[in-house]
Amino acid sequence: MTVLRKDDRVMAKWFSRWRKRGAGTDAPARDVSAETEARDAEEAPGPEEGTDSSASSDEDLTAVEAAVEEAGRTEVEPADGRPAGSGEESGAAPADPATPKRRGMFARLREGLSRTRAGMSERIVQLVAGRSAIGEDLYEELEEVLIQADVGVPTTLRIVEGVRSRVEASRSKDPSVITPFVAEEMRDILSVGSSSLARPEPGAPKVFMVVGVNGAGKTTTIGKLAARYKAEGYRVILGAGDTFRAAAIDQLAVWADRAGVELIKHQEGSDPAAVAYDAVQAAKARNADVLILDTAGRLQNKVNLMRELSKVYRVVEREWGAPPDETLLVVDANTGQNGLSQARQFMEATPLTGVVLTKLDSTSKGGIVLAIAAEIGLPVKLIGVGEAIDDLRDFDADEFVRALFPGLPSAKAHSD
Ligand SMILES: Nc1nc2c(ncn2[C@@H]2O[C@H](COP(=O)(O)OP(=O)(O)OP(=O)(O)O)[C@@H](O)[C@H]2O)c(=O)[nH]1
Ligand SMILES: [Mg+2]
Repeated sequence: MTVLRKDDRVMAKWFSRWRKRGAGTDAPARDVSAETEARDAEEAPGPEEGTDSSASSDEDLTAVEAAVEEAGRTEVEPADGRPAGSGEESGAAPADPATPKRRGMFARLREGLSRTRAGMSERIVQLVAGRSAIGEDLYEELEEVLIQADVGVPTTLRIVEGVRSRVEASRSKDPSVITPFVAEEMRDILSVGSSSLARPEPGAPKVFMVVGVNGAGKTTTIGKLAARYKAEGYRVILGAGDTFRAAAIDQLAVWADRAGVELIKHQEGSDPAAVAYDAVQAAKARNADVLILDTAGRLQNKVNLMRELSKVYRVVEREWGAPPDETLLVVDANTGQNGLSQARQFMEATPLTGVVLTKLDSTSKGGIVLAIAAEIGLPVKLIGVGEAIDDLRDFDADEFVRALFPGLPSAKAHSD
């Protein structure tokens, strides 16, 4: 209760500051999801097609098997085949991966985080730079920078209180201690929970299910992951579980083709749980090392989407004999604090094992990564820092904080 009251006070304080300054670039993040929902409502087609949303769970599963009986609907893309319908005409085609030069991995991360560095960490360094003492105003300005970077009120308070305690414990009067203390607080928050992705191993194949709102970057992330595993010598199968739009199937086909991996797909409008069923059977029959299932980010409404995801999850669990090894929620970092409510909603539909935070390269509000770790308690496992095939990185808390504060020492030894 105390925390909530303090949250409210802090929010009221910042809103009044923002109002005084006028709505400019300092305004809080816009609610992209609300816009998306409004757009969804406008664009929503009529009655449902292809989604058996009214059936009970057992009926769902039987219906899946019935759908799978229609073997003619299943198409398998061989690794080297040119997928039907894929091509330049697809508006959702992935970025050309040939453009980026090979650069140091850490340099790539640092470059990808340049906007967040400018919007958050460099501002912290600057606010400390011009001071000779640590006063209340310094803590208040630190709060302001963090809130504007979408760290969120509870996590901002946690960081600022943590810094205050560290300053008191160190008995330091020198403001230069603030930046390293902020970095340490951030590292502590981001280190919570396991952040490593389940690894395919000989005799222990893995199944990943990828969920998230439309446009978050699910299909792109799957394409990048497929390329990574393929390069590591694994046999990869992708399942085109977003049957809501033909373009979604085509988009995944382009990625599968580019990565040189197999794709299981049905027609547009077919039951995604049937795709999941077929994909699992194919993965078992062909001894795949990794199966990655794409899912829809948008259906006629949110209830249908969540019901569909639960059904796909149950089919995988039943056919694979275990839950998916990873159920990854993909969140667009630009959606800011709204990413938290997305996480809460998806968690109600399917158990989640981690978050993929995409488009960190195109936002100054990468502070959302801290809010997700601190408030949702889900590990951030992967981050997207660009559209190219190798712009997906395993998340490493220490490396991330070093990329935000390049001048500070590492908490552990690294080879860049
Ligand atoms: N800059 C940048 N763009 C990205 C990143 N990840 C994805 N994108 C872009 O985001 C857009 C949407 O990505 P998709 O992979 O189609 O998103 P989705 O979640 O599959 O969307 P739906 O299929 O509509 O549910 C595409 O233009 C991607 O190229 C990233 O890390 N950085
Ligand atoms: Mg997609």
